[in-house]
Amino acid sequence: MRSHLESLPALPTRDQDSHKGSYGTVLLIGGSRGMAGSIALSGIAALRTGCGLAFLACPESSQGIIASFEPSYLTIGLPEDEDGRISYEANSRIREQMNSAHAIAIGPGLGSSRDTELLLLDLYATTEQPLVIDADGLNALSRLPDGLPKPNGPRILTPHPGEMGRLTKTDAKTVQQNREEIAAEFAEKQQCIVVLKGHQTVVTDGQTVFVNMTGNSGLATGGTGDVLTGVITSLIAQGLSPFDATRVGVYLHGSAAEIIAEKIGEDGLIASDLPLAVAEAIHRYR
Ligand code: NPW
Ligand code: AMP
Ligand code: MG
Repeated sequence: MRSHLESLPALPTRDQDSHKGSYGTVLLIGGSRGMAGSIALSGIAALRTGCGLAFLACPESSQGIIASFEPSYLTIGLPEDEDGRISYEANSRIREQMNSAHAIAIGPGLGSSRDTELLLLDLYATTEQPLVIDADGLNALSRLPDGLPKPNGPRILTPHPGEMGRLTKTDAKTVQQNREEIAAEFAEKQQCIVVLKGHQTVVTDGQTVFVNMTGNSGLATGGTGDVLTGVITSLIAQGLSPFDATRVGVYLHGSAAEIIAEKIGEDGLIASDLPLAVAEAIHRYR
């Protein structure tokens, strides 16, 4: 099914008599030495999409720089390894923080190590809240020797074709030849939602397949996927079902790129332009 505007759900309403607790809390886990910007982008995007609170959990040596990107979010410094990536010791602190989160994301700039694999194995199998998995979170899942565990709650996987190739033990070229079928088969087998990114992003829960028609080549630049992670996680925290949040999140992310292109064209779009344009896309969408 092509995802046209009329087939998409309404966004949650905002009452004048509301407060930050009315719009949900996200917990975003990632960032590592050299990739602090990725989780910072997810955080700004989550707030611009309308959630009430955004907690960013990152390696403690990156906490200062991540906090300095945006004064509105809250940061949590976690134990890390010698390369500045979150270590498995962070698990108990993450679990404590999860209790107050309505939606969780892990992966942007997380980095890759045995510890990130163990962390993903554990969170994927046990977390009850909706969990969005992107970037190095997907890479960690791809390396699990026994494949993905059975999920204990909604799971939203947001691979680009390279990451989808790793998850399916093929490659990006094979994925691109049969995008809808490969995404739907994987979603059905793993009981998850798959967002196969790129031109005309595919969103599927294994039963229904949506193909998004918004966006442009301006999105082909580093960090735009990290923004999408924040958008989807924020919409889930605000109360949309994971599948609705994912469909409309992908639509709004593409619309934001179109809004920017109206003003500056596609060539010079950068990921940090997107969050404010997502807010404008939401305003137009309502
Ligand atoms: P090729 O060779 O370019 O054609 P990786 P990553 C392929 C963080 N970031 N269609 C691509 O193919 C992320 O969050 C941090 C076809 C190549 O083989 C991650 O944690 C930023 N192929 C980490 O970096 C900003 C496609 O996939 C491979 C494709 C690594 O993530 C940047 C590349 O993917 C980044 O977000 C498509 N549409 N898209 C920051 N500012 O901190 C991709 N491929 O190796 O997973 O690398 O996506 O950069
Ligand atoms: P990532 O590779 O994880 O940074 O994600 C890139 C984001 O930009 C995804 O949301 C893609 O769907 C989107 N994107 C990349 N290239 C294009 C394109 N040519 N047209 C539309 N969307 C794109
Ligand atoms: Mg990415």
